[in-house]
Amino acid sequence: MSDAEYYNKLAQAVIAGEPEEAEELARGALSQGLDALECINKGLTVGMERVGELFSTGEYFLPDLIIGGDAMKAALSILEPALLEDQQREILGRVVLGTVEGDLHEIGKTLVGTMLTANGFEVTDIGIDQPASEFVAAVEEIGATLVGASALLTTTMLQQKKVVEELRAAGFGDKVKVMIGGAPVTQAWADEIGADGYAEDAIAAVGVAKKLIGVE
Ligand code: B1M
Repeated sequence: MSDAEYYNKLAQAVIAGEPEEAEELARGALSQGLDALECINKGLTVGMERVGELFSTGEYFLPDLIIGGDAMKAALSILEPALLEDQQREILGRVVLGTVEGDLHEIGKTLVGTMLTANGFEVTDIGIDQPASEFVAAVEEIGATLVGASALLTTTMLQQKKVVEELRAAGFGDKVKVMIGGAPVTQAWADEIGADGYAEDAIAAVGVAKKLIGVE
């Protein structure tokens, strides 16, 4: 199978909601020497975007979102370890990462965590549906200098504002930076709520994180 055929089949497995097929394809792609990140960006993410479109137009329903997500997660369980193989050993900084309260979307957030880890950050992933107070508590516990807050819903973006506010109220001042992201999030929103940085995707998140903690 050519590289393009692998990407297309990975996308199709997500669209059709077939976790086993997705996992199998991911294994096959790696054994053919395909790049894990390319498989994610040109295959799985393309499929997931299509699932979102079909949901928007009423052709797909909630169960389709769930199985599409499951298929992407199944393939990522194979691909993400490959991303971590040439992990940088020196720790650049500690990051607390989570999806904000009321929001159950985990895939993009987890991918951001994987990319940060692969590039030298020590990431504490506090999970999904996390209130601002949990971000603050985790920062205190691990001594993080960067917080990443993900939101995939226009309604939960407001919680990113709360994360920024509660971190400021906790008195960390400029010592703890906040990076936000997620499909509906923009640089303008980051500016409006006083977040220190915004990243469009998991790759951009690495550059933004490095800049925020002053290593680039
Ligand atoms: Co939902 N969902 N969903 N969903 N879902 C969206 C987000 C939606 C756009 C679909 C649509 O209508 N087209 C829509 C939101 C509309 C809006 O508010 N603008 C939507 C909706 C409406 C809902 C429900 C309300 C549906 C319902 O119940 N009627 C419901 C809400 C549940 C809740 O959270 N309270 C819901 C539920 C779900 C599932 C749980 C079933 C499932 C998630 C499964 C899981 O995560 N385990 C799901 C899915 C799969 C999606 C879509 C189809 C795909 C999301 C995804 O995983 N993408 C999504 C449509 C879409 O986004 N096109 C949709 C792949 C992932 C790699 O990309 O998450 O964007 P993404 O992450 C990217 C970037 O955004 C960025 O980097 C990542 C990697 O490159 N990024 C960051 C993300 N976080 C970042 C943080 C950073 C930096 C960058 O710094 C900290």
